[in-house]
Amino acid sequence: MLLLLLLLSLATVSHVSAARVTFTTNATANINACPVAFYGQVYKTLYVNLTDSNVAFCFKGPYRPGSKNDCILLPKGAVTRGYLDTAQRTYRPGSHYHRGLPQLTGSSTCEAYVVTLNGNSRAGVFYFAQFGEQGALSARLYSAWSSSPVEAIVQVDDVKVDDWKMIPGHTNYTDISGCRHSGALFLPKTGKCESEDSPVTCNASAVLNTTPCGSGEICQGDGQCVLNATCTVTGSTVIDLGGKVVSVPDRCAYTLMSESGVHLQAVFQDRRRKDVRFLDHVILHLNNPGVNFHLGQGGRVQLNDTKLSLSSTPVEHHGVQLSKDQTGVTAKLVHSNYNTSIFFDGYTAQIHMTGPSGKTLWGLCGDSSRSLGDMKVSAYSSDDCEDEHEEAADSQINCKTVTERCNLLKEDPFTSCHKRTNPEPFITACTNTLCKYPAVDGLNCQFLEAYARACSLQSKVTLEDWRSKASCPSPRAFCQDKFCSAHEFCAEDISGGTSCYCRAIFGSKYRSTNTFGEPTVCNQSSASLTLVGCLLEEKSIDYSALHLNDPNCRGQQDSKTHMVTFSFNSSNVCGTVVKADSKQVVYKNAIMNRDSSGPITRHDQVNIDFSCFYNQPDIETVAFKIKDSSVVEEIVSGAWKYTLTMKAYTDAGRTQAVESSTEIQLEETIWVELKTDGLDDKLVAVVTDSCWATNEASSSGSLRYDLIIKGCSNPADQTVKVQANGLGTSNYFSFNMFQFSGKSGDVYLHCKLNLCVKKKNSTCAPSCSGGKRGRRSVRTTYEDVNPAFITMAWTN
Ligand SMILES: *[C@@H]1O[C@H](CO)[C@@H](O)[C@H](O)[C@H]1NC(C)=O
Ligand SMILES: *[C@@H]1O[C@H](CO)[C@@H](O)[C@H](O)[C@H]1NC(C)=O
Ligand SMILES: *[C@@H]1O[C@H](CO)[C@@H](O)[C@H](O)[C@H]1NC(C)=O
Ligand SMILES: *[C@@H]1O[C@H](CO)[C@@H](O)[C@H](O)[C@H]1NC(C)=O
Ligand SMILES: *[C@@H]1O[C@H](CO)[C@@H](O)[C@H](O)[C@H]1NC(C)=O
Ligand SMILES: *[C@@H]1O[C@H](CO)[C@@H](O)[C@H](O)[C@H]1NC(C)=O
Ligand SMILES: *[C@@H]1O[C@H](CO)[C@@H](O)[C@H](O)[C@H]1NC(C)=O
Ligand SMILES: *[C@@H]1O[C@H](CO)[C@@H](O)[C@H](O)[C@H]1NC(C)=O
Ligand SMILES: *[C@@H]1O[C@H](CO)[C@@H](O)[C@H](O)[C@H]1NC(C)=O
Ligand SMILES: CC(=O)N[C@H]1CO[C@H](CO)[C@@H](O)[C@@H]1O
Repeated sequence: MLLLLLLLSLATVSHVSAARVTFTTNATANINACPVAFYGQVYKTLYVNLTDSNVAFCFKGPYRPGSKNDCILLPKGAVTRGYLDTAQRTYRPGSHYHRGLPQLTGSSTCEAYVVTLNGNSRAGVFYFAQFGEQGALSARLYSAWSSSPVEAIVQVDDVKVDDWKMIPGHTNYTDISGCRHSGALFLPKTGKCESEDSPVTCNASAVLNTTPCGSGEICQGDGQCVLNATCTVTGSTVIDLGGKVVSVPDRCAYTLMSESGVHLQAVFQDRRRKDVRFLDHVILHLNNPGVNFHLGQGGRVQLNDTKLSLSSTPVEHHGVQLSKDQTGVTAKLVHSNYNTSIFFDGYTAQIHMTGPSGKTLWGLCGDSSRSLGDMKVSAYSSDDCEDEHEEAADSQINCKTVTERCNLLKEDPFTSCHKRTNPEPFITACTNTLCKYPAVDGLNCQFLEAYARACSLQSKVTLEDWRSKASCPSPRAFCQDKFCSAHEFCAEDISGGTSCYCRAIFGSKYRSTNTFGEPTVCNQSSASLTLVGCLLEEKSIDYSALHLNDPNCRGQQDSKTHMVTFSFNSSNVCGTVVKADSKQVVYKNAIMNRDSSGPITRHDQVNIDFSCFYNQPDIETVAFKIKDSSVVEEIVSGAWKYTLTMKAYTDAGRTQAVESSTEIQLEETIWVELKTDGLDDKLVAVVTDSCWATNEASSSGSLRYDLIIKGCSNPADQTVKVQANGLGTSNYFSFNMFQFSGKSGDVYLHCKLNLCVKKKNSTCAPSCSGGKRGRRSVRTTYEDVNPAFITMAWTN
């Protein structure tokens, strides 16, 4: 009694109903004033039956064993009669109901109750209260009912859903909450999947939820929506986890998915056409440890920069399981609560993710509300990746036929996939690509294959054989184990095999100028020409069949870039033909096919000329005072550059250079060295044709004194001695210092030089015989035309 008083004191008693209903056998009470929430159903009538053996409280009608009713049953015990009523009382959180049933959340404003009696003694009290969607029963038996514990049973639709033991003298709190959906009962904290995407759940506070799973989610177990979806990247189309389509507009790198330190990035590139992009490779980056997995073309997988060799048996690196079969490469990993599997066959990447629902993942596969620019990864994007490239439409493509083929996805057997995998994004990707780009390199089946794979990953349906209907071969990664370099892509060639072709944008600069490669590089007497391997492959030219004039000089192919380089130099001339004219000394060679033995050839004839040349020095007279010590002219106009220096010395060993401070006496012997730097002495010689002095800066000044004439010393001046002329790339001469009679001004020394091509059976050395010139035992080949002048001057 003390407890009851306490309970009543907690409740705010506002009003005591006068509509009390008493019973001895049965009663029907209108409890409109305080309806009872009983396992998800709200009842406004309470039926009480006192049968021979039971006390029954029912809600759908009077108690009848075996009839579908919602009832609470107790053994009758010593109960003889009772009454029902409602009362307006408020119970807020903290009330005895809330303490007895901590899961109660709301407040109650009334109670419906039954009091059973044994004669005049209380046998039991039952209070029903409604807290929002929740219902609570507070019940207490007294010894007047029974002296031993009594079992109470709850039935919903005649099915037992709960029971509890009541010990006389104790109060029991019972949660009589639940949810009903389509006539079925769901107890709090239970649920189920009505179909793949329709969960029914009843939460702890008995709120029914039948919200369908979001896109990409699937209903699992007791009604949980979990992410179980595929993101497909094929061509330049991304079909995200929710089935929305994003078209990548350029050749940059984008984040597909980024979650808890795991980033998946995709790089797009052009292939046969400049205006159509394809997924080229995907990069899986883990923050911890900082590693990159590069899933590339041809099934190549690199960890950082190390190539991994993979098989169908998965190997694990840094928690990523990698495997490879003939269909492609797969990487699987578990990160935070997600399980991710990435498949790549060279054209299509499919990322299957399972994990918690509701969270939006960053990246093209997840949050498609973000702008594309936000998802760009500059680290993997080339500087010009955003450049737009246009190209004339391919007139061979019939978009109508293509669309019909793409629309196969709307038909059987693909219809069995439609429920879970919408075919429209795949049809869009298919038509967008194939209305512009030729259906070569296996593309004809690529989009159907991608759809079939997405279907098998995210639904349990088995797709009937579609390949025979669409004439597609069994899945096989395209160009598996064929490795092309970054500016190339693997393609079907005309002979039915696969070759590395040049990407359209890379190749266009060569195609537009009709060249096979880079211009000739002339450097330090060597010449080289680099041809682009993929351009040769496109023309079915075998680089190993190409050679220079000398058939033993072949191209070297770089194994990474596939560039083919031909070169010659002074020690390895490769049949180079040398020609000199007044302006240049030209070294000419050509790249050609192997001399064909038969009368026909199946390949284009190749004849690529390449040449390097030395420009003859320009006529350029600069007056320098002797104070400047030496005169240096750099001859840069030619492809091969060299310098020409004129320097004066006071000793025969040419160690004591005439400096600005050096005093030169008349009759003192001066050695003048004419030296070149940058010429190859195996190829050319420098010939001093003539040297003369004038009293003014102009080399054609009227007052002229000859020191060297036609390569030989002036026979009139015995002090002039010419050394090593025409033998190498330097020579020198000596003379005794003089001055012009009657003049006290500057003396200018001018020399005229020629480059001479070294040839067999001829010499560049002028023949000078004891002052008498003329008789030549050997032909002298240095050219007398277009000489170089170099002038040195000094003041008296
Ligand atoms: C319960 O009471 C109703 C009348 O209200 C009666 O028809 C029914 O037979 C009773 N049930 C039992 C089991 O006695
Ligand atoms: C009913 O109350 C008694 C006594 O407090 C307790 O032993 C019993 O477990 C309770 N039953 C339920 C189902 O709460
Ligand atoms: C049950 O769902 C309702 C409605 O969504 C919510 O207000 C309530 O907090 C939930 N109860 C629990 C225990 O989560
Ligand atoms: C991979 O490269 C990153 C830097 O790019 C480096 O920090 C990391 O240690 C490398 N990991 C391995 C396994 O080589
Ligand atoms: C992830 O995979 C593991 C086994 O590798 C499995 O136990 C777990 O349930 C999976 N989790 C999800 C969210 O699919
Ligand atoms: C994802 O869904 C597919 C198809 O319903 C199912 O076979 C697979 O087990 C699911 N995966 C997970 C981890 O729930
Ligand atoms: C020219 O050749 C030299 C030596 O052979 C080399 O060091 C240099 O890099 C070359 N220059 C160019 C531009 O190729
Ligand atoms: C000339 O070419 C040959 C063969 O290509 C090479 O071995 C040699 O080092 C080159 N010599 C010079 C001076 O460049
Ligand atoms: C060079 O001279 C030799 C003998 O004097 C002769 O046999 C040879 O044919 C000559 N070669 C050329 C290219 O003139
Ligand atoms: C079947 C039965 O016992 N019905 C009784 C229900 O209660 C009313 C009055 O309370 C009686 O008149 C009925 O006989």
